[in-house]
This record gives sequence, C-alpha cells and structure tokens, in this order.
Amino acid sequence: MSSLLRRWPSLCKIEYGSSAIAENIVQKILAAHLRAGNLAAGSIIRLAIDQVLTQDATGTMAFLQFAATGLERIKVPLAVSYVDHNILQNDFRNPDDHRYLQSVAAKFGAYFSRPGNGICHQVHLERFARPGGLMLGADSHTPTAGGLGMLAIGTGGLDVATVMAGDLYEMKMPEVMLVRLTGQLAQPWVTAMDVIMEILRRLTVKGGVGKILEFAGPGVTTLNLTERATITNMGAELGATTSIFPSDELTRRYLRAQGREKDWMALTADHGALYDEELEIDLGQLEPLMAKPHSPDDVVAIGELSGKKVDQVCIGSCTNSSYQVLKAVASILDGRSVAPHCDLTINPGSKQVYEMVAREGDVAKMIAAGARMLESACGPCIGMGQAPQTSGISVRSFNRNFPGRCGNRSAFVYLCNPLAAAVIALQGEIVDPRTTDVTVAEVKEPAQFVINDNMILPPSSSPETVEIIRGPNIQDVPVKQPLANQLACEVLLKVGDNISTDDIMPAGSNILPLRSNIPAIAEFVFYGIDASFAQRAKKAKYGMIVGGENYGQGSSREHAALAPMYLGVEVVLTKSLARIHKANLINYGILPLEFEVPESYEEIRQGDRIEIGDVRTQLISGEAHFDLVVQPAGKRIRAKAALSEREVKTLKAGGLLAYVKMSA
Ligand code: MIC
Ligand code: SF4
Repeated sequence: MSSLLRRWPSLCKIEYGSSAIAENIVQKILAAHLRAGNLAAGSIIRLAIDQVLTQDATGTMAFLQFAATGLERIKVPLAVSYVDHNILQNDFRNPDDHRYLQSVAAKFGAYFSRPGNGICHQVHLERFARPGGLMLGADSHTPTAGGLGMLAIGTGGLDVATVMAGDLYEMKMPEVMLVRLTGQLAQPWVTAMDVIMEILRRLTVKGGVGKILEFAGPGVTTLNLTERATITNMGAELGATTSIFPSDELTRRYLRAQGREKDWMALTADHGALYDEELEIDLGQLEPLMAKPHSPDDVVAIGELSGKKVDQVCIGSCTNSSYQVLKAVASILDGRSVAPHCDLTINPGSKQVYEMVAREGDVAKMIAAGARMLESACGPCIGMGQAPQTSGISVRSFNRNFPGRCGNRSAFVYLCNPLAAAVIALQGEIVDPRTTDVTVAEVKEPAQFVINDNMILPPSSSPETVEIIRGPNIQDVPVKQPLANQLACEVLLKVGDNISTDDIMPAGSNILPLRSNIPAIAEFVFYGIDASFAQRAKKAKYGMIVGGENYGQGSSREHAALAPMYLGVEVVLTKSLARIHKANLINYGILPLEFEVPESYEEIRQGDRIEIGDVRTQLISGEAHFDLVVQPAGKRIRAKAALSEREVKTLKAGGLLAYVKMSA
C-alpha cells in the first residue's frame, strides 16, 4: 500500500536548470513551462500551455467565451476542437453546434476533428500528443495523453478559453506520487484496465486529489502505448490532477507507426528524483477486476460476481477502444454468438482504429457475432443512446458508472476490462474469463497505422472570409453580478459524499443538446436527485448547496457550476471539493466553502437559511475563514476557502468573465 516517502519541503529553493538536481518527469515538464511561482507542492504556479483540446459538449461555451474577448486568433501553439459527445442529431441543435464549432475553428485557428473522426482523447493520442508537452483539455479524461509522456490536464471550458486568449494557466502545484510498476500482466485476460482499477480499489475516487501520478519501474516497458493511455485515462477517476508515463523506445515506436517520430523525445525521471508518495503495483499479481455500481472504486475480483445475469455489454469509450483491444475483442467473438438475452454494442475509439479493424476483417467478425456497431464517438458512455432497460444490468469497458449516467437511473452499471466484457457478452452473465474455454488472440501494435487525416480540418488560411455560423439554440453565456457583502442563502439541497457532476448536471440524449443554452439546461440541475430543484432555486434570492466529501467528482463540465449559478446558487458548502469542479465554481462566481470541522455538516438541514456577513471583507487569498449563522436554529458554524489572489478577485467580480472584462 501507499507509504509516505521522502517529503520535498525545500524544493522551492532549488534552482532549476542545475545539473546537480535530480528531477522527476513532472518537475521536468513543469519547470520547462513555468512562467511564475515555484514547484513546491501547494504553491500557486502559472504555466505556458502548448496544446489545448475541446470537445463539442464543452467547446461551444469555450469558443463563445473566446469570441467574446474580441481576439482574432487563438494564442496557443496548437488547438483542436473535437466533435464526439453530441453526435445524435435528433433535431437542429446538435448539428448547429457542430457547424458553429467548425466555423469558429476555421476562423480562430483551431484544427477541427469532424463528427465520426473519433473520441477526442484517442484521436489526440494518435495524431497530436507530444512527449514533454503541456496540454489543457476541456474534458476530464485529457490525461489520456499522459500515456505518451505528455502532461495533460483536464479543466473547465472557461479555463481553456482564457488560455486560448493568451493567458497563462494557473494551478496549485500538486504533490507527485510515484507509482512503481513491477512484474508483468498475466495476459491475456488481465489488461491495463485492471491496473487502474486496482489503483482505484486501493486509493478510492478521492485518493488522487491534489496529486499527479508518475509511473515508473520495470513493469512500464511491458505495457504498450495504448495500455499506458488506458491507465492515465482512468486516473481521472482518482480525482488526480493528471497521470504520466515516461517516454521511451515504445513511445518512439508508436509515434513512428503514426508517422510522427519527429515528435518523440526521451523522457524519464533522473536517478534519485524525489516523490511525495510511492505506491507499488506488482502487475503479475493482478487478476481481472470489476467495479460494482455505482462507483469506479467499488472494485472486486470479477470471479466474486460470477453468475450474475447481464442484459447489456458495451465495449469502447476513450478508455478501451484501441486497435489492439478491438482486434482482441474480435478474436473472442469470432465464430461465436452474443447470448440471446444480452445486447452488445461496440464503439471503436477513432476512425483510424475503425478503418483498420474494418479493413482487416474484424468488424465482420463482430457483426457476425451479433454486436451492434456504433459510430466512433462517446455514445453510451455519456448516455447518448443505448440506455439499458428498467433495472437492467450493463457491463461496460468504460471509466464511469455513476448513477443515471447511462441514461437510466434504475440501471446497474459494472465496469471491467474489454476482453472480459466480450466473454461476458457471449455467456450473458458475469464470468471470470479465465474459467471459460474462450480464447483470445495476442495482438501486437502495428508497425504502421493507417494514416488518413481527411476528417481533421486545418484552420482557414484566410480567416477574415470565414463566417461564424450560429444557430438559434446557441445562447449567450450568462454573467453573474459581483459578490454581495451580506448573504442570506436558502439551503436548496443537502447531499452526501462523492456527488458527481453527472448528479449535478446530468447528460444523456435529452439534456446534452442544451449545452449551448444555459436557461434551458438549468431546468435539469439535480434532475435525477430532486426534479423540483430548479423551481425552488429560482424562487430563492440566494441559494446554497450543502455537500459531503469529494463534491463535484467526475467530469469537467462547467455546466455543473454555470447552470446552478444561473439559478441563483451563491455558495456551495461541502466537506471537500473535487479539483476541476472547484475551479469551475470559482470561474462562475460561486463561493466554494468547506466546513472547518466536518461535523458541522450535521448542523444544517435542507430549507435552513445561512447568513454570512462581511463576505467580501473576509474573502482573502491563502485561507479565508467565515462565520456562518444557521437559521432558524441560530447555530454558528465556521467554514473556510483556500484561494489564490486571482481566485479572490474572480469571485468578488462575479466570475472570470466579469473579472476579465473589469481588468480589460
Ligand atoms: C464525461 O466523461 O463525463 C464527459 C462527458 O466526457 C465530461 C465532459 C462533459 O461533460 O462535457 C468529462 O469527462 O469532462
Ligand atoms: Fe467520451 Fe466517455 Fe471518454 Fe467522457 S469518458 S470523453 S463521455 S468516451
């Protein structure tokens, strides 16, 4: 288990560039991009970003915000706008977003990955990610690129918009956890997915908060590139800032196979580099694992659940849909049939993967077995179709199984590796694949991928001629009033621990098309938990949400802050907050408070009125402290907020948009 190793308190005194200092990979990359601050854990640092990515569910807002700056061109060396989430075109709304994104990408200087080209993280790994680089992405699974030695951080769309406008990215320097891998996976049935599920089992969904995971050790060279990317992808479920692997000969081989060897550089930690913590995983000891409903850290050995009847299996997502994975899945399905009571869906991660497995006959094997082939997109992972039946049991090779995320709150979603999932689809019940007579082919990474970037459109070379196409569903981004000095907030909702952004702002095929229309999407805030939330919030002048630990875990969707803000939520008071959600709350002017003592949580009931006086005066950088009076009981409790100077100014102004306008 994790043990606290050598601390690193004096790091701030170390001069970077000195050959005497042994650096880990995270320090090397951050030092090369550092423009202000120092790299001691907990310090505020400001970083120059090399690449940004957006996707259509977060990108429309990000580009509206960028457009509002009046700038003509994006100021980051590389920006890519993907369309992969909102691909069900039930009416005009999603295709209008696609056209808008295509036009702004051409005009402002981003590459545009067309719908059908694949899931942003898989495509970015294939075509753009670069070892040693620093990337910001408006999606929580941006760390996928860490598999290739890039430091890639997920964040809200507004942070990406300000970086595209030329701002530095500000964050608190995380601690760095060394994850030492030893041994070798007992393949074929134990895969990279089991590595990250084992880490989730040990550390839980909040075990990575405030940390970056850096992988090292002899086990690293036994994992190919896309296996490494599976691990860094799902590191997001730990709440970690990001995860990263070294860049080695295998990285070089992958980039060569992608026709991009020139993007390679070697990147490893120096001998003697220090870490805040260390965790050791013996790959050889792992077995096929499964996360039970409704949390990715509720992990057990798959065998413990054997015999449970399964209604649906979904294979794909940004976690598990590489070429090797899909070829192996095809070999499992080859000549067999999906169980009669079980649906199997497969969504290859990218057009490149889809085209290759189609050319090589693997898609035919999948179809013949009864698989329902879906587009290269997020699809069922975000509830864009393929919801399970009432109280249905779905087994998915995806990364999240939060309640309702699949499009049906009564369903039960289990997560496991894609090869086990394929065997489960054949058997129609949960089974440890090692106990069956099903075989799987050993698939090597190809020496050459099929490279055809015809679905990636470069920015226009004559942007002045490009007209921005903005459909009627795309509304302006609301801006909040400056923070009031006296607040009396009604407690609109009190929730427990680990509330995800899927709980706060659900997705799915009915709600995702409203991502560009805040007044419309706001009606669905907390819809799955309390359908009358929006109505109640609109009646109260100032609203507050009270939560437990790790509030706002999961996705980067800023709508989970923006829509509550639109409904009048002024304060979110919790035991602890997830990183990206806290940043999003601040960006939209919602005060993120934490109880000074967790027991105070018990003092508050839904419907109470919480008074906070002298809010603006007490709101200072570092750690701000507040006295709260809980009415009608009249009890006093204390809350705190850890904020940077910029965050304090942002909150006082009413959010980042208002702050940027004020300081322009
Ligand atoms: C997710 O996996 O939850 C999403 C959908 O990709 C989100 C982004 C979004 O909600 O737009 C994420 O992970 O950030
Ligand atoms: Fe898409 Fe699912 Fe990956 Fe999010 S986790 S980017 S919804 S595939």
